[in-house]
Amino acid sequence: MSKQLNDKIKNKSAKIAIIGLGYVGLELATTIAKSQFQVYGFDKNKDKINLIKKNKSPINTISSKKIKLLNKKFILNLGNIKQIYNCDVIIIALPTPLTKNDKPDISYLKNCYKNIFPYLRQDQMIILESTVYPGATTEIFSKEIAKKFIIGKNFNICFSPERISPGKKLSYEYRDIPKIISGKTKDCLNSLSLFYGKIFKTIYKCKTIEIAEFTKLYENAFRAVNIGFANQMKIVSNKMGINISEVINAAKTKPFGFTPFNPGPGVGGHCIPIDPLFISYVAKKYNVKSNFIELARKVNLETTEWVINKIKRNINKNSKILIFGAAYKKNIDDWRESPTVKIISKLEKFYNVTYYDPYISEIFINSKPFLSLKKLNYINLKNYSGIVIATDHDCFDYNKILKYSKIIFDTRNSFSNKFSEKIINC
Ligand code: SAJ
Repeated sequence: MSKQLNDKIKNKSAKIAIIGLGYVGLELATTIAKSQFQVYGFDKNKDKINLIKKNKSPINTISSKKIKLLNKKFILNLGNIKQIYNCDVIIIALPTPLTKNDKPDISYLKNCYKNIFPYLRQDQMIILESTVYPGATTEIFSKEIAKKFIIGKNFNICFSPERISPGKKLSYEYRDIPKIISGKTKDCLNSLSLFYGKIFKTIYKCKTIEIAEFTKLYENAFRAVNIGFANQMKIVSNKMGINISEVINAAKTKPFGFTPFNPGPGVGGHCIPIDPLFISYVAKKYNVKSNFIELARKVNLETTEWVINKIKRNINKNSKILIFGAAYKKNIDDWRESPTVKIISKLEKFYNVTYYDPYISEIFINSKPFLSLKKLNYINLKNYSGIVIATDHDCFDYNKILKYSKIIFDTRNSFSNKFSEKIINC
């Protein structure tokens, strides 16, 4: 057991490095700083570092007020990775996207590890927060470290999946969400339990790192499959002239055995469309089926196509179409994997397409910049042959949209309690 590390954690003199200041790393930094630890932030993005230094948040779901408070305990390093040597706990929160052929891309993690390895010393702890497939933490970190240190005795390797729900106005803090933790050895787990036990209200110990890695994927595959089910039932019920949202609202009255998911234009984000495929990846390696997951992905992608075809069947070519919302879900400024991108890229071949998203001024369609309408005067909606509600931001004025639009393709059940011939649910 790393006594020196554990003592520093106990008296809060441990220095905490967070590598990757995205929606996970920055939320963690603010939460850990609040527990009175000195936090060192590392990120290669100069713009992001400069914004944070000016007490400004680079992410709309983390307030600048939080950044201002954080800066009291925050030392920012613009990729000055040598500082890692002075840190006792090293948290890695870097992206783990998919490659072009849908395989997990752990290159960010591997590059980071290569850069920090020379500065690793005894009595440090690495905590991986990024979403990975079962076995990846050991595969990436253990081999070289086991040559340099004795894992569990004078160096700790841990994994703890992030549970941040971007954009949700939560009535609770990040520290209130139970934190799954795991370690390569019992001593690793004890050190992590000691540390995260001071940060989070509840910690849940997994027996192995692989269980924790799988738990994260299971949580998100559960969502992807259920959203896929809701989307497919939308298409089935739509054929019968039944509004699936009425069905779901009725089903929700069942106080047990039912969890509501809403159909949409497909799924976006860096979790739900991506994480479940990490299970497919390992399932293939073990030669077992995981076709629930592949089917969900297929159905969610087909749903976006179905929405596009619905629009094409109801709007004459070369007409003007306005799309509300580029973000992958409401009230956030993130458009990664957003269905809106696919909808625009397919429609712009046949129509004059514009989008409006107050959170996102510019997106890229087939690597071409696509600008949002700067300002929207709702009266001008009558100049469009059709409008599409792709993201149901709370800031949109749905009464005015209904009043001034000719046809509304509503993919988010935004007008649930209103009936109008103008609305095409899709
Ligand atoms: N979506 C639907 N119908 C639903 C729920 C979501 O179509 O009923 C769509 C959203 O519009 C979006 C996509 O699915 O395009 C993903 O939505 P999400 O609510 O799952 O949001 P994410 O991707 O930000 O997921 C994260 C996850 N958090 C972590 O991985 C730590 C997820 O586990 C959370 O449940 C989710 O946030 C959350 O609750 O906000």
